[in-house]
Amino acid sequence: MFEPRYYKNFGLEEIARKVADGQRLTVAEGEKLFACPDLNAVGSLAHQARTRLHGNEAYYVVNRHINYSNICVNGCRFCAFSRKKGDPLSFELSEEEILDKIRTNGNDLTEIHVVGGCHPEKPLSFFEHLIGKIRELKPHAFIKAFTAVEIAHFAKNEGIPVGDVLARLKAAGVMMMPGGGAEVFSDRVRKLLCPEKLEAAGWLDVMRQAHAIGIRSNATMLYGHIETPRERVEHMAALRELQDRTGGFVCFIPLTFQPSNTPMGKMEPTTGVDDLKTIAVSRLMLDNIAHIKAYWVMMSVKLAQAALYYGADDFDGTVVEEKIGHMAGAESQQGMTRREIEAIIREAGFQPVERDSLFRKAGHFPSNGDCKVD
Ligand code: V47
Ligand code: SF4
Repeated sequence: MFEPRYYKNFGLEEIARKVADGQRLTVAEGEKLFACPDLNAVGSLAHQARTRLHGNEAYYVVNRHINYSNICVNGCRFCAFSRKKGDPLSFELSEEEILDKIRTNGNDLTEIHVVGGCHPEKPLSFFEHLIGKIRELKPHAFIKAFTAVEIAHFAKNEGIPVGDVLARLKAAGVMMMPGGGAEVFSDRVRKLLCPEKLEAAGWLDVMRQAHAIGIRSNATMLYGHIETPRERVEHMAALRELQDRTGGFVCFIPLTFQPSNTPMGKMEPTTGVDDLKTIAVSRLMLDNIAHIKAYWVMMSVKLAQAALYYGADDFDGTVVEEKIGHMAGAESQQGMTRREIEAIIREAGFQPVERDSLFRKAGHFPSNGDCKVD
């Protein structure tokens, strides 16, 4: 936090006052923060909000990602991961292959993150069985599986309501949902980049229904392509509004767009300043979402470390194997060890705290937690 007159230089004095008083920022104020030329003016405000919530703790999780298949009926223009069925680069893992990946990962895994493309044929029963088997194999791990886009796709394929899909997957062992597939809620952007995908209102409605039956979730925003700063802030405001109603979002994850090997491959990647400012504005706008993740896979380990001073309090986790960002040119390593993550957090001046998917600290990992019902 700088002297009040410092913020006045950028017309941020009212925002600085609101942040100090813990008051909610408007969409126009969020835009003003993006427009501020001084990264540290914005970052210092976000750090103030982050420190009030989390002191000098920075979280991480011992997790593993599993992509069961990259076959997808959609053709999002920002995606380098998906393939059509029959493409030589398509893959789909059998249940046994997925379980083998989990078996080879040691005993201390506390989160298993399972997602894939919208597969044209795989029945819901395949996923119910798979989740049941994962649960048998790792009864103490959190199973965080299927984006809102996959859930809506299962419902369409099976001809049943979204609520039934969620209830069946919850019964099978899904404890939480990842935040992927949100992209940017702007209809303008979605028409241009992912017209076949579940629309913004649909994504929010799947999450509303999930939260209502006690499946908590994360939320993401894919930024750094054709969206405007206002569209980013409106995306955050839509999440904030739903969070006021359900309380079900655990963590927000700004996903840095990786352009390589996508139809948008000629686009320049985001700058470090934009990445840090996006983390900072997220922290400031999302006053009702407790955690902001610096996802090292997409934003690089070095920048994720710095992001802990710009509003982020979570470093994600060990990950082990990652395809979605790496197929699109992410240059980060595949996975990190617990020791590496702790060293990076400590070196930044923070206290590393191992957490589970709901951000309970090691030694206090619970099972599923219910959230407010709409
Ligand atoms: O759903 C697709 C996005 C998501 C690209 O909830 C891209 O804990 C960048 O959602 N460049 C998958 N992003 C990643 C994701 C995630 C990751 C870590 C933790 C959690 C969580 C969620 O990545 C996709 C899509 O929105 N994506 N293509 C790309 N070229
Ligand atoms: Fe399919 Fe997801 Fe890639 Fe879109 S981002 S093409 S829905 S895998």
